[in-house]
Amino acid sequence: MHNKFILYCFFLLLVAGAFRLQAETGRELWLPATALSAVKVDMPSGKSSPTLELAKQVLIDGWQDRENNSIKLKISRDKRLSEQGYSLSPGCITAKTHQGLLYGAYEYLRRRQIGLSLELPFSNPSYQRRLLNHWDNLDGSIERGYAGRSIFWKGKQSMEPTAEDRERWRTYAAINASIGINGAVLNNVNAPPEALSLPVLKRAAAIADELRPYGMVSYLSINFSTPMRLGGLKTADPLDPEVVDWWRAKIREIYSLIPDFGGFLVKASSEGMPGPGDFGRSHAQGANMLAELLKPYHGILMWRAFVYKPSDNDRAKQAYEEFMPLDGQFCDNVVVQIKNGPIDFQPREPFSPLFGALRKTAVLPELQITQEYLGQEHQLAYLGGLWEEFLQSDTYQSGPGSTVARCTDGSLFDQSLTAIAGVSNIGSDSNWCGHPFAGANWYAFGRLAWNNRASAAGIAEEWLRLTFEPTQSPKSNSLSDESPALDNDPASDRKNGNWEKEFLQPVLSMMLRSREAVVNYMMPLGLHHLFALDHHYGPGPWYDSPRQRKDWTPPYYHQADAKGIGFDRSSGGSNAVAQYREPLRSQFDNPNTCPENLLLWFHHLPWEHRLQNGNSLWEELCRRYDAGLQEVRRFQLVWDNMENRVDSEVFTQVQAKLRRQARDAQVWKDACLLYFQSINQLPFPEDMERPVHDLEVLKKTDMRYFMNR
Ligand code: BDP
Repeated sequence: MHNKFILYCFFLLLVAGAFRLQAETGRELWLPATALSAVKVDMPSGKSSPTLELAKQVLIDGWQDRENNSIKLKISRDKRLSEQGYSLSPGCITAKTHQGLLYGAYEYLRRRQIGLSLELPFSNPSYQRRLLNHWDNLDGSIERGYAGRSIFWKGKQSMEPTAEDRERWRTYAAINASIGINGAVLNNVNAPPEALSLPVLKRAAAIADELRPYGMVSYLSINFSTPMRLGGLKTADPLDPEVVDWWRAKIREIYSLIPDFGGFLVKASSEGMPGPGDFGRSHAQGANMLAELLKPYHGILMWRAFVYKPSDNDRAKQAYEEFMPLDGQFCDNVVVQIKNGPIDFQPREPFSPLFGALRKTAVLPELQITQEYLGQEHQLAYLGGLWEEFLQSDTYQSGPGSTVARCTDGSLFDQSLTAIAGVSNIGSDSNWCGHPFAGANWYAFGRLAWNNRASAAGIAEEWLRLTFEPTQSPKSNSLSDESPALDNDPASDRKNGNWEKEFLQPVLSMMLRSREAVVNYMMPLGLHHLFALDHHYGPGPWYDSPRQRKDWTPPYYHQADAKGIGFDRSSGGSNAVAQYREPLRSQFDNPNTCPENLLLWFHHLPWEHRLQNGNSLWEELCRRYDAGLQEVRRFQLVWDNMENRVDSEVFTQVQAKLRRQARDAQVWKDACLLYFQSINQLPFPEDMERPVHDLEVLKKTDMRYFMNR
């Protein structure tokens, strides 16, 4: 008896340990909680598939409804449903395809869990292809990755997938399927020729096998000169017959290994990557050669428009100048992939003028989920608002209301191929994304890719509820039903509504303000690219060197001198405004009508310039930098109240990260304001909190190490 009791206690400890681990690591993110009751799934007639079986299993594993214990999965030919869409009603999920049923199953559970109506007529995705781009290198490192190592690649010596690899790929695929992401580019856009070597292709095929049942298609980034460097040819000229034959054979090989391979992503003639320009050919000639070869297999070719040269020409104008003349020249399975802004994923940019301007070419917005320029894994920055602002920007290209969303999803222009991509923020870290709040950005990308008119605030609230709201069951085997009530019992909290008032509202507000806080303490009023050399985390507004490309130094972007600050892109300057359609062009061109949050993007203005609130430009700049810092300090206060409302490890982690964010916001404010002050010699506003750092010390410091203290 005694022994049995000890054994029983030991067993309880084990289970409890397993649960704690699960809860703390956050590996399952927003996936449905464990079932509370059994359900009978009424399957559609016709042939089954692994995807349909998964839809069934998802419902069984996550069923929360104790009153209703059956659900029907129905296939319908209803024209209002698109290939991957679904509709819901209580007790029934309807879709055209098994993939639609899988998405519907996740949505059904999600709505049940957060208490939304189970009546949802016709939810169709805005884009056919909703992709993650992984900047994962074959050696396992990740370019601009802040959450550990690659989950796909581990170096040459480890090409054979292990059971653990496969398990992780399946969890990854399930998380993506739960938010409708249906494809992944498995390797970095800065791809070496070896990305198409046989061992890599075999591993890619193994990944594709695990992803497929979840409706995810695999793609690869390629290097344009692969025929030379891997194939031993003398040229990679896209019009050379031998080159074309080489690619034809390579593509045949790929499809023999991955029959549903999605296609290639190409970074060409950009930042040192080879491209058709090296052989005197245009982007269209390069892209079309590959696209024609992919076509028989229904593959697509994603060709990036991220191109700029070290020249006197304003970097913000170059992609437009290079791609506009090619409009109409691309094959119909080519899609031009364009970053949201004309420079490079800055905390705030106007939309790239190519959106809406390229009308005879399919275009694909590229967003960055990984926070390369927004505090990386150290800072809380919810990006839903940044993307909403971008997608809802009016291009006016087809009259008022021609939002970027409508210009890219096929609703304004006849685009038979529609897609959106997000540069992934995931890695081998136990919570996938580094910062516990960075998961919200992965979630938000998926939700906006599904519905590009969704509200960022609504998505953040959903994520908070799915991630933190006390449910009746934890995410793994439950002890909680039997365990005694805690003093601060989250479940009873929920009943009396405290959770919403005391957790949801303040934390939601913190998330929604977080991106603007970053903009303010890093680069307010349209400033951009003030980063210290290359690491893209800390400030370096002074950084310049005769050895450095000018367009890789902050002074190129801020142009600060004794008289004023800002990049003059008005008609009197580089005239980048001319790439926008009226009335935007005139609006941006005039400092009095230009949105103030983009003022120094488009204008070089005197420090005394008056803003709408009556402040001088200098005073406003000071106030914004300070406001950003003060905001982060408020976030610290908000979070300190959450100690008993979230897992203790998550609490401590976020607390520590906010502490560092406040410290680093202070460095940003001090570095920028002291540096600009050294140029303009103007006093700080009397009541502004003073910098605490010394400019000369900051200038001499390597920010990478200084901020990592
Ligand atoms: C920049 C990154 C660089 C990428 C490049 C790209 O700093 O690492 O390779 O974009 O998108 O933001 O190709």
